Amino acid sequence: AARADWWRDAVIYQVYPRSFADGNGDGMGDLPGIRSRLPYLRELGVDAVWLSPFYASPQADAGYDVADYRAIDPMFGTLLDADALIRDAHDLGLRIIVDLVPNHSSDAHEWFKRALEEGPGSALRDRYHFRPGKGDRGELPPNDWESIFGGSAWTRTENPDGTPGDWYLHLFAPEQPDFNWEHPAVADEFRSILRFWLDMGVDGFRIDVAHGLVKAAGLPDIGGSEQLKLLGSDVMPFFDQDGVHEIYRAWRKILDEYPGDRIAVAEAWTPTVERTANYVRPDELHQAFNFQYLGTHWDAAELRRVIDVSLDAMRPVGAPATWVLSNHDVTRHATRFAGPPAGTQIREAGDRELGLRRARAATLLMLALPGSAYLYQGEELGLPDVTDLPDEVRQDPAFGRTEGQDGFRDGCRVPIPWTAEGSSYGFGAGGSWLPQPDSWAGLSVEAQTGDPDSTLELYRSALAARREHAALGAGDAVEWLDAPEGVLAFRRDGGFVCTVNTTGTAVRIPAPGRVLLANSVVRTAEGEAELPADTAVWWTV
Ligand code: TEU
Repeated sequence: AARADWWRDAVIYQVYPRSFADGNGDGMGDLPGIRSRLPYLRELGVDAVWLSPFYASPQADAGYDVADYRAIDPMFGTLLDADALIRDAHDLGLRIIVDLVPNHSSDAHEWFKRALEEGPGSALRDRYHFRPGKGDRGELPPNDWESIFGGSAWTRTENPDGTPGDWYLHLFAPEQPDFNWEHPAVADEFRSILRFWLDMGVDGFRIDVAHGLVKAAGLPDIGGSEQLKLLGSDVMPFFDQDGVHEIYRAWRKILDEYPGDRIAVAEAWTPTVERTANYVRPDELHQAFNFQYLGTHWDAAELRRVIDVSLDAMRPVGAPATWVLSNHDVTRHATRFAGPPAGTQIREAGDRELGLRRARAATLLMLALPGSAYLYQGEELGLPDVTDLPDEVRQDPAFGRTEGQDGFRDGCRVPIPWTAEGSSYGFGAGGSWLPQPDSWAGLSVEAQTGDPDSTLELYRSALAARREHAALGAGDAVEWLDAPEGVLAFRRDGGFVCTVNTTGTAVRIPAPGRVLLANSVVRTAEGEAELPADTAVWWTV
């Protein structure tokens, strides 16, 4: 039976539609492909599936540039395919969460196209941020804000008569103009879009750039010395402004009108978990991604500190903590955790085996914590980031625009290997839009299924145990136990203990109980246990 608070300890699996499964053999994933793989997700044991954008879009930012919020892009299928996908998922007991992109539209959105065509007097321009430039001839951007993908956050338009015109704001690519959320038509439109998808039967929304919708009045300069940084401070005039919370209070009322316990999760990059907690107050959204945890290194003291501050920040607002290690914007954690010394974030494959071992341990740690966990497609296969993609195949709009970030997001977006052989390892009959490494045959779903040592079977066992023992995800606290340096040990209600050896050498501890699950072989004898390097263990006491 469905619990009203199903989301408090839910495991939610992110599907990146273009890279999950290709139903029609055009090299690009699609909704029929995803639908055909729902039984796999059911068997994996997740509670819900979050789909990255599948809306009509020119794909300047892989669909995070939406031209029509109520239509499916033909490359992904049709509204009928979406309907069938939602129904099939529900029949299997899986919930569906869709991505909502309210900070900006595509420059191919009807409103923006007409705003440009109609010229400077167009009322539609008020729905975006159009401004005259600075300088004698308006040749300079209206303020000093920079795009997150690099370069100015402003692009100059051309008037219908061909003369240089006003500028418009885009925190991301020039093809992603920011909406003006002070305009009532924008707020109305998004409330209507929410209802459209709720009526389609979706169980919730992931809110893209939830911290960015409202900009400080007057769009003030940041000032020369403190240039904007991605995760910059809370004083940024375009992030985390108080006004955003009013929007979410209105949305929460809409979600609550619908039966079936619909939810929303905020993608809000805030400087602290305390500020993240503002998005999940009881009358706002249900969850927010814990990016502090995602940024944590493989270091016991740091992990413990972030776990504590995360739980402490959520307790007063009564929202579950969330845990996330990978998504479509960051280097996969099997690669991030690779390579000594512990705590170094490297982008090369490094020591593949070490990264994978730590990733498997990190997953067991995450799934033993109270709250909700987010998985990103392919992490259950232990996929590494693909670090040697040729420049010509990269599609990340950040590629080439930003120094030091050079398109690294394509490396985590390479299509999933389903079979050990065949075209694109079973992704589809027509190859794949990003090339898959040869080594992926051995990492395919087919190769790992039934192999008790595989990462896939480890995930299946962990998720099955979490379903069987609700205590593993329940509550809002962990009880820390004494442990040697570099080892984490904590008790969970219901008689469970989790120990994590983050060091590179085996450590002996008194055995807290019987081994329920571990990511490597743990020897116990005469009340003592030897925890191998980089190993997490779930114990029943
Ligand atoms: O990401 C928002 C965000 O802040 C990202 O810029 C993230 O920090 C960055 O990708 C790291 O390089 C969301 C989506 O998840 C991302 O895929 C989109 O590109 C972005 O919004 C614009 O819609």
